[in-house]
Amino acid sequence: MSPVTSAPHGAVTVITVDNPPVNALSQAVREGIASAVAIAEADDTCEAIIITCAGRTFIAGADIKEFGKPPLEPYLPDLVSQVETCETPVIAAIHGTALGGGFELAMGCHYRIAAKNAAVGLPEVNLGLLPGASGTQRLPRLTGAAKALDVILSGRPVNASAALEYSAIDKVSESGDLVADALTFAKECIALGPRRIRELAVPEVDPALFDETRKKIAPRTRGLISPEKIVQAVEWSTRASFDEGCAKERELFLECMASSQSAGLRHAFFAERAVGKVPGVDRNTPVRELNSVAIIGAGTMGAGIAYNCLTSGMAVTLLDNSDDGLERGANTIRGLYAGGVERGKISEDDMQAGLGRFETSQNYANISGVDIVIEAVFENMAVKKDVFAALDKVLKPGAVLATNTSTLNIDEIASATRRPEDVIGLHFFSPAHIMRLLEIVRGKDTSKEIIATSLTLAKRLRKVGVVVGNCFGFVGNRMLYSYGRENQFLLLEGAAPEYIDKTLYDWGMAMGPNVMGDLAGLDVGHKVRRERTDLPDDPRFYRVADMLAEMGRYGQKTGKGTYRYEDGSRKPVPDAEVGALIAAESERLGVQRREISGDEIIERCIYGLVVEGARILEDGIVTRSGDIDVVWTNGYGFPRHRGGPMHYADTTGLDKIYEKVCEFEARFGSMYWEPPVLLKELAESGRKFSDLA
Ligand code: 3H9
Repeated sequence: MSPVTSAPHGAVTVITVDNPPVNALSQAVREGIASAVAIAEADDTCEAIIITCAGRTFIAGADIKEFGKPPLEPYLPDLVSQVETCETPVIAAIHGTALGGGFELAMGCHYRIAAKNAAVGLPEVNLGLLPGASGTQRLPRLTGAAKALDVILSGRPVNASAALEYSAIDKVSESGDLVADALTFAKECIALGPRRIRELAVPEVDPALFDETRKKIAPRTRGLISPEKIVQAVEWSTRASFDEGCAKERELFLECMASSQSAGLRHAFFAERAVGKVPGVDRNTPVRELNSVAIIGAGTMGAGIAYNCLTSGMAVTLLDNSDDGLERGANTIRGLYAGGVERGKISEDDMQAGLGRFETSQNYANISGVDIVIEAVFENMAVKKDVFAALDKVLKPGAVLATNTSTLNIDEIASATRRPEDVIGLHFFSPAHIMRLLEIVRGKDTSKEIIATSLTLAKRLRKVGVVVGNCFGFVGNRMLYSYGRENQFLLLEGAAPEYIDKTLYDWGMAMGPNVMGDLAGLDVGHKVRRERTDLPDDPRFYRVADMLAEMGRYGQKTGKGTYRYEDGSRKPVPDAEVGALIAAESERLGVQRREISGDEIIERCIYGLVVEGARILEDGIVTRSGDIDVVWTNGYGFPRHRGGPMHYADTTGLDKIYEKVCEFEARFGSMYWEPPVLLKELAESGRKFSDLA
């Protein structure tokens, strides 16, 4: 059965697309619309056509699952053109979100009416693309080039009232019955006849706009190819005919589509949707309702989590054992709210409502009725076990007991309670209210209900929750150890911190490992390593970081770490003193110093990640390799356009990676570089990590 149906409403034909979940423009949908429009146009009794959608949204774009496969007719640009040339007025009736090709189809229609809470947008940039069905040529004709650039480069949807203001739509449906309002609107449209955007001129624009835009977006589009092509395409709309502009857009679109960046971003899109699918947990798994939360520990992390929960509508009690701690935590929360109001992100009313749901306490008895507790105290097993034993005594049955540990054994923490099935790890990343990643760590006894509840909580907190198994450092920090280890060895072998950092930054990492270490605090890792009993017997292991931490050079917070920070500035300044300290340490440890190429820095750090990722897969810590990619792109600044470390490995070729890992094993020893069996097997059989899913 076709996902597209037509029904007459008097002299108007209503074409309805019904292709759940988001009415993507699959081949069947394109064909269905093409044929329905052709039939209605040929029907002498039909005076107008409405294109609308069933389900939760208008068309959310081209079907991304078809990308990378041979394209099938009818092609979307041809369909949009067919709709526009139709002699019968065509009206798009939009609810939910008209995105990408969906909005482009709506712009091919002669008129657009949208429900009050609908939005329109061109999010292709998020997939490393540009609108490829004339969006870059039609939108500037409606809104002017400056607004069009803003919409297309940001990828952010525009709500109906703003879209009306910018002329991207013609009418907002106020009655709550979109199709009824569209039928009424059709009468006006019949009287006016088809209005074709291709025939409109782009409003006059200062040509300097384009270079100014390039400059403005440069910091946030570092290394990306599609934003520049978007600017070019919109620029063409202002100085070429509509058809020439469309031809240029097509050429640029196909270049983007063929790029590894778009493949990486598309992988990231689907990987983020796949993480929610956990074996054994499905939509029938009961989910506990979470309306109130207690956060234990009022430090930076606890306060950040509390703020995140408050802005998600939960009632929050912040618990700490000192007045000072609670006062500091409460001030942090008030400061975050005030900052949000100042930047226009939060209304004054929402701030007052949020603060009205917030209280502090030093007494466990006061939190006995909360639905969930998130513990964020000092990273020490004995301390955490004490907290969980205390929680076990007071909490109501059915409460979720979560720990924000970043490394410790969840099962051991759970053993302090009589309800290990209710205990889970919720590993937030700093700053907790900003970072999108939430590692959801299941212990051996954690119930499926608690996992499902945690996934729902992640969504509510506007985070991407990745369910991982229990091992030291889970996924993110376990892999970070390998990445950081290679950075540390490279320092001893002669690469300057700023050289390593620049190399990895230019490759696409959000920041280099030494800048990151200084930001996180070198004392943090030092403390964790001192408590570990399973570290390699190797005096070079994290030696530079430990040496600096032992000297009190913790990083930004002490004004000195691997870099210097002058007068409270956050700008890292290379420090000759540190260079000399590292060189002396290399000599003491007998490490030969040499020239190191940028390629070696990338390969050792990134393949270090891949090797540990392969071991994580071997150990069954994640469900699929894409889960690792989601952790690294959302929590550790791995460039999203490279898809994540495992996708990057797949696209580089596992045979090539395996060969390099064997070379590193021969050069640097088996302790760190023994190739995982899984990597060897996949490389030898010509398969990929993604084939394992
Ligand atoms: C484009 O249009 C190119 C054109 O310019 C030119 C072409 C020539 N295709 O996100 P959710 C699936 S590029 C296929 O969890 P939500 C998704 O994988 C496209 N599948 O829901 C998931 O599947 P599953 C431009 C898609 O309510 C399910 O739908 N458009 C597509 O939180 C639910 O998704 C975009 O980039 C798709 N286009 O959010 C829009 N979209 O259930 C991308 C979704 O198997 N989509 N799926 O895991 C979105 O931003 C969000 O999905 C949306 C709904 C806001 C629509």
